[in-house]
Amino acid sequence: MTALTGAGVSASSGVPTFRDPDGLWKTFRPAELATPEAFRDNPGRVWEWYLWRRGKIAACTPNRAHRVLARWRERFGRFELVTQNVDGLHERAGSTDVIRFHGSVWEVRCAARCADSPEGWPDEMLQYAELPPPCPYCGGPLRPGVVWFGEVIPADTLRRSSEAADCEVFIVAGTSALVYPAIGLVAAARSMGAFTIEINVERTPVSGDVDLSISGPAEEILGLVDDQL
Ligand code: BV8
Ligand code: ZN
Repeated sequence: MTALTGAGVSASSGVPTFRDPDGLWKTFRPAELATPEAFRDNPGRVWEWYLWRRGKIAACTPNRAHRVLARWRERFGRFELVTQNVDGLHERAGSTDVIRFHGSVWEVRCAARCADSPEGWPDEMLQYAELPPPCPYCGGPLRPGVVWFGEVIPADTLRRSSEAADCEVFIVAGTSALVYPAIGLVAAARSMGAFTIEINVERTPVSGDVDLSISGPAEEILGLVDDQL
């Protein structure tokens, strides 16, 4: 079994989604903040947005959806979790080997990818007064360890996710199903014979393609299913 999650899975934890009526994109324009061009033109402003998001996320706790999915890793022989979310709540709920399709706000990396800059940086690196924090190796700017619009998904992430889509049951939960290539995993899973299930509080572009579309909050639906197991 494989689950692909989106911001809706973290919504009831208080993490703002992107496209809901009160979501991030209502206040901020993605093109102005979640692109390499935005970072090139105004790295300090992009950093301020990510530090603001980190603060909001740090105040949130994983909800039942995160906890159930963490438990299913132990309960099912083969269970893979692919998330579009960058908030780290799956890991905080105990999920391991999470395939983080769009990276993590808790990771930063050297914007120049200088040869010896490790992927993950300790948080204290970010207490610099100046933004963007300078890379301790090359002095260039550090950037949030997320995948921005217009950036390619790391090859290893694509490989792991495609392998995870080759499963018997593929659940897609809490995503508006608008961002590629992440949402392409649903069609990939179907093409490999998976029984596909969507859990969302609204219809999405994949609702007509999946075998079963369940309308309801992920934290409730996954909780109900878990109670029956
Ligand atoms: C790329 C990290 C090659 C940063 C994000 C076709 C093929 C390939 C690419 C494209 C293509 N068409 C267009 C593209 C370009 C683009 C794209 O997909 N654009 C979209 C907007 C059309 N894709 C890319 O650029 C990707 N790179 O393909 O490289 C390339 C390059 C250039 C040109 C062509 C190809 C990289 C995309 C990565 C972007 N980075 N995040 C950050 O977070 O700051 S994406 C961003 O949106 C979030 O990370 C999030 O993961 C993602 C999707 O959002 P959702 O998670 O779905 O959240 P949303 O708010 O939208 O929806 C919430 C849902 O939850 C709603 O449906 C709601 O009803 C539901 N919900 C609410 N509460 C609940 C609930 N459901 C259940 N229970 C609840 N309680
Ligand atoms: Zn560097």
